[in-house]
Amino acid sequence: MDDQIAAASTAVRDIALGQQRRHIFECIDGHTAGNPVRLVVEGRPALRDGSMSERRQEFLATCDWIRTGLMFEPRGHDMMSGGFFYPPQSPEADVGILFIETSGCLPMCGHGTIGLLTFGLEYGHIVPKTPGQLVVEVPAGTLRIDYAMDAGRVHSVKIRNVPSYLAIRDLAIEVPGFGPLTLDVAYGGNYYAIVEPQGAYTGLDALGAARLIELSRTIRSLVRDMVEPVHPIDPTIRGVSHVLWADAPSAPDADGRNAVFYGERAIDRSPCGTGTSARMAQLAARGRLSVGDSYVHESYIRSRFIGRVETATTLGEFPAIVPSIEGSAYATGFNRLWIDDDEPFPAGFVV
Ligand code: PYC
Repeated sequence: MDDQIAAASTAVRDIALGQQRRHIFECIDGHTAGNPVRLVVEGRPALRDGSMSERRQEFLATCDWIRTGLMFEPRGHDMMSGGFFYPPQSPEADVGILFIETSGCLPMCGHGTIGLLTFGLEYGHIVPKTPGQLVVEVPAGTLRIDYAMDAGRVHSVKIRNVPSYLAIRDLAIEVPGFGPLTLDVAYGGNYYAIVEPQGAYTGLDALGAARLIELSRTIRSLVRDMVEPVHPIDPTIRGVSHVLWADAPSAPDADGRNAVFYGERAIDRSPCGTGTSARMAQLAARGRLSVGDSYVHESYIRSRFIGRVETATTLGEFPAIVPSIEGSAYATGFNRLWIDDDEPFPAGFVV
């Protein structure tokens, strides 16, 4: 199995162009519930054996140019997101994932996991030990996956996510030009500042995407000035990276809708897997969801994930839940990208 992943995801493929080098990356592009996913099947950098959390640190320290080159303009855009497969550490696991995003190498990405596994299964880059199930190592921990596949198509992927919890309650901030807000901070694989309708925030559509992005940047920096949540078991996971604007559902068969802000100017087109997990952890901690409850979450563009509170657990001293999220992804094409050392923007750019 490790050999199959190693063969399918070979090390950085370089060719010489005179004095310069060309770095080639073979990718499968697609989307999960509308948000982009780029699986790099050839061209992954060699990293030392270890946990995906250790490999994440090594990647950030030694080859972050690959992430920025593949995610930022001119090869990517504000919402771009993707990952590499690595051999897992545990013999029980099928595959390890390293996420690359415009916002960094996330500890966990739900829409990314659904897309990467869908493309990996459909195009033979993952061969499961048990058909229909996978054990997946990500920097934030180990995921248990159930998927439905027939005639070469993966129809849905259900992730039992890492333990998720409400980290901070009732944080009061004053947003210049907008007014006071009271937020919770919850963890679902990343830390989210969660804003529910209140005061000047009357709903997603009343604000619109441009204003949501502008306000989110301010809110995230105000929250970061006040608190820095640290994961109770892995202290490399720390700090609020995302803002989740919660809203009422737009359809009677859904339970909620959101807009998740990440990076510098992205609104997730999917309902956001780690955001949905954090939202369910917040609602469970506040007594608004119970073990066994489902939570159908709509995104800003009204695509959907089905969430569920699977079990209650603890994370360090915190009561926590194990949430699941289920959704579908679609490959849209193969993409051979290269980065030449002598081009003007080998590591991409942000405007
Ligand atoms: O689905 O977890 C997610 C995610 C994180 C950032 C964008 N999407």
